[in-house]
Amino acid sequence: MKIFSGIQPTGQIHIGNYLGALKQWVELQEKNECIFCIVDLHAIASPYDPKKLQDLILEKAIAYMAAGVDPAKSIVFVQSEVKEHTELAWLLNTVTPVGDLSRMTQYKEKAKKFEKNLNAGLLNYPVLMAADILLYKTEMVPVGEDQLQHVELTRTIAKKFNLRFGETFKIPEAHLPKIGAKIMSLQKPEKKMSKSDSPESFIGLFDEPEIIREKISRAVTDAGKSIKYNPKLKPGISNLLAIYSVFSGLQIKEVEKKFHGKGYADLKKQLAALLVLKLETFRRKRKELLQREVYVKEILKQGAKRAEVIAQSTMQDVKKKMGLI
Ligand code: AQP
Repeated sequence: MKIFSGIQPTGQIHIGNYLGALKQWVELQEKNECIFCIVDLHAIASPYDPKKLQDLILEKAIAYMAAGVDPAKSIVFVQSEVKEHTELAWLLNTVTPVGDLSRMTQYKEKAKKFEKNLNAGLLNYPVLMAADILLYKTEMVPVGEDQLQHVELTRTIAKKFNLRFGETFKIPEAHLPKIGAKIMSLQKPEKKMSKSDSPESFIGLFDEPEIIREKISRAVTDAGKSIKYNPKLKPGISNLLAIYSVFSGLQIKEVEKKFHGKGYADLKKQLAALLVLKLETFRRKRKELLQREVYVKEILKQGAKRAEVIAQSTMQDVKKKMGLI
């Protein structure tokens, strides 16, 4: 199966990004044709520092590989290095209803956040995402729950294009993990964990042990004492239980049983210990890769070349269908 997914280079990769996206990528790359992108063109739609962008991009390539993405199995590249992404995005804009774009939850949230300085890039973000996906005739998109709506819109855009210009794109499916599709903020457990929030609201994939312990000990919990999974009534504890469940491989019910009769402090202590242990390999691999900058840059260069070949072939087809050549 053909698979495409990406992460924005802004901020620090957190365990939400790992469980929603990266962990699935690592599993899927074993038996599929995978393309994993660092989507820098998406990142520039929100305020950012141009001087820091290249470092953040390299950091994300290192993060992908430290988490287990294998460049021998998957194509890894930077979005802006394959110009067909922006070219296809413009063409897809012409079949995308503005009404659909303005109804996107992420757009509505960003529109509130950047009320005084709202750029058209934030509205058109899902069209570029559709181009990223459709350019590679993708069949499956492994993402977290927050991106489900954008994949749905990609499907709509692909169908509209196929109907108007003839069968061109495969209709991709989103692929969500069973648990971990939406990890919540440690500080506001009714909100998803986000790179752009304050550092104490997320566990970075490479956070040092003492930082992990501190962030988990400060995580917001709920009224009462029982350790029960109930996201509506106990969002804080439920989030901690979900994180424990995915990193331990135990079912939520089994985790509840393990902590039956114990206090919130016990759960936090053991969760912190589990995370320190499970993230250790990632921290070590990242430190190794930080010493191999030239090698990582070469991976990205080769990745872009391979992606470009596929992208150019799709663009030829799209342009022919649209009467542009
Ligand atoms: N909290 C989450 N739980 C599970 N999956 C998540 N993802 C993001 N947050 C969670 C998934 O991670 C991938 C990368 O996302 P992105 O970089 O495109 O940006 P995002 O979805 O907007 O993620 P962030 O962390 O919240 O970034 P900012 O703060 O920069 O907007 C996607 O597959 C996403 O579903």
